[in-house]
Amino acid sequence: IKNPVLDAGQVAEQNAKVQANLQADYEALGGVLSRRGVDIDKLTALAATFAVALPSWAAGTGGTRFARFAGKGEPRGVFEKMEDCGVVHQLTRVTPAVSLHFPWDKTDDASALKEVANGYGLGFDAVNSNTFQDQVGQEHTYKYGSLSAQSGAARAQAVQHNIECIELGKKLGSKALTVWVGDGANFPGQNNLRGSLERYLDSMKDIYGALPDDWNVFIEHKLFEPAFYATVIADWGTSFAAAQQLGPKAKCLVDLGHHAPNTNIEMIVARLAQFGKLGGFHFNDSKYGDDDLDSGSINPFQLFLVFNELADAAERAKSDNSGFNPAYMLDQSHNVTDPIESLMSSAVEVQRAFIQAALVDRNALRAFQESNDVLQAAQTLKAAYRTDVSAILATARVRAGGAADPVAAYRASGYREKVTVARPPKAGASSSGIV
Ligand code: LRH
Ligand code: MN
Ligand code: MN
Repeated sequence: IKNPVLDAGQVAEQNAKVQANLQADYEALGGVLSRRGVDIDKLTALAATFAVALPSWAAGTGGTRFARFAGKGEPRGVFEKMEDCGVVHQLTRVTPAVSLHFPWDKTDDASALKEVANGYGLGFDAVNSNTFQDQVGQEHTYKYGSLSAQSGAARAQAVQHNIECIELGKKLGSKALTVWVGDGANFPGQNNLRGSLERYLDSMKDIYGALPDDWNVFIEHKLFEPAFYATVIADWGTSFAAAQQLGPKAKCLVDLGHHAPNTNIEMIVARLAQFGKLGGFHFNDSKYGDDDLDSGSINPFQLFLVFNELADAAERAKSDNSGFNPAYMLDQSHNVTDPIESLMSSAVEVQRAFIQAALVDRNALRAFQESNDVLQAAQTLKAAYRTDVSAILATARVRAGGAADPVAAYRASGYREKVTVARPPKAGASSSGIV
């Protein structure tokens, strides 16, 4: 990292305090794993290859539809969001990219933004368009939809915005556009269900046509909210059908919070991977709906099972050389925690699931499946899931120059206190862009 946000010496000092304990834990775990025929150093090297992108909009405090309680030292613009993301990456070393959201993160100086981000060790993952709210001075409202609106003018405006997002993304080095629309109906009869999807597809064809050769468009589905009766892109089936209609550059994005409760999300992942349409993820966790809680905070086993499917898909792709590289991104909203701490915790939890899934003895699992030994098949997954790989993750971080304990190092740095002084709140401003 060319321009680390935090003092590197201070991070090293924090690491030195826990180094002996970490070493002991790492050796103990190494012993456990070697009895299972697993080389801990290989896993640590694998952990170092993991990356998940940060959502720029999560650097500020989110809010609910009832209120937003601003946090201290919230970023007031995209450059300050980058600085906060730089802290997350410096300490965790697993978040080398940021996913921007336009127009919230719109800048006239893309090259300056790129340079600043690169200095923090950050690049840019998929850019997100926003046609789910009206911006000040906007000509046509999205009140009754955007890409699927009855109004041709509103549709054209929404298409144009997405094309602008691609243009901005090109300047930053992004390679994908994520499209989530809140379009849909709140009442039966409000929309012709088929007509809405037809209009959405027409609009998406125009956006697809503006994609550079090496870009993808990710279609993000969501069951409900803000349209509570019938959302246009409500499920992975619709998302898949749309991606199929649009062509090879269109893929599906799975946000873990966008499904009905108890949905088998890992099966959706398996299906999309099987048919070459798994574009990427928005990782988060939820108890009820689109809660946007920290990854792994409610259902870490589900996260593990998702990564188990990803490991299976990666193994298959390796054997037939088909290439498998879904985009991993976080998508969270923080109301009661420090966003930097939540983002660090989540990035580490997603990395944990990746490493736990790598611990699954896939040959044994296959054999148990073939012989219908159900109990042992389930136990094979559980054995991997129950393994505490914290020492592997911490060692990978330290070896890469990050923090053994990111939250402790962050608190010791006094960063939040410093930016609280440097970033006095702007009256009436919403730094996350989420109002
Ligand atoms: C919609 C969503 C989508 C948006 C983000 C702010 O619920 O998950 O990804 O772009 O939240
Ligand atoms: Mn999302
Ligand atoms: Mn969401």
